[in-house]
Amino acid sequence: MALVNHQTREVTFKIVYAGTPMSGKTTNLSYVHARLDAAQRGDLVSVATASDRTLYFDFMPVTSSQIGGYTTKFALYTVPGQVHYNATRQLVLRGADGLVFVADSTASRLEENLESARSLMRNLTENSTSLQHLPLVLQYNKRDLPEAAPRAHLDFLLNRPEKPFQVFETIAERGVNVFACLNAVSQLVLRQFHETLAGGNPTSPAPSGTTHAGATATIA
Ligand SMILES: Nc1nc2c(ncn2[C@@H]2O[C@H](COP(=O)(O)OP(=O)(O)O)[C@@H](O)[C@H]2O)c(=O)[nH]1
Ligand SMILES: [Mg+2]
Repeated sequence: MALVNHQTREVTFKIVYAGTPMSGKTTNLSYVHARLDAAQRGDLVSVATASDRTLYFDFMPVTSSQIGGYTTKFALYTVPGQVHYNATRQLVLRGADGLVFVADSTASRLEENLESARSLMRNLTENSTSLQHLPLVLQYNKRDLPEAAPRAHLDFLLNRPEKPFQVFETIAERGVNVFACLNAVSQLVLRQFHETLAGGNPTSPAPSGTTHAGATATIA
């Protein structure tokens, strides 16, 4: 649920990166953090174990454009993939305005991606959220690996709804398509917000699109 603060004239949207453990969720946020200048983003707060696996979640605020006199902010989160942190996962997912599902392209991990996608659906259902109203983009990460499964194979497993999701083939470690993916989900989130507002409150901002500076690809 977008947070609109009329006092500070800010709108904050929550974008959650989900997906199987070690698929590259934290790497996405680290790259965005490294590429944006400090004025545009807050600290990347990671609660991780010594072995560098996200225990609870990562969080980073990103300030985007001014739209209709309002500052648009995106709070980026990752959820822990490990099964035993399901309660945390559900909590982080609550109130999400948009999702990025990060799949690991490694051929031997396809079943794990599928299980993670199923678990995401269960969590959304338990949160009384449906993907019909929640923008989602798919990210096929680690495309650099020689053992990466063909895109068609990943599509077959993960992208067969009536209206397929937008897909980004990424190499998060090198930042390839990381911003393109973030921009796409941000745009979907803004469009959804705009549609919800349509005919509504005239004092609320009317977003038309956004870009994140430092992007390798931007949306007009
Ligand atoms: N080869 C390759 N490795 C990646 C890529 N993105 C992330 N990784 C590696 O995958 C591992 C897990 O990444 P991490 O972001 O911690 O995964 P998370 O558990 O989903 O947050 C790390 O060793 C990353 O360096 C990529 O595009 N290609
Ligand atoms: Mg992580």
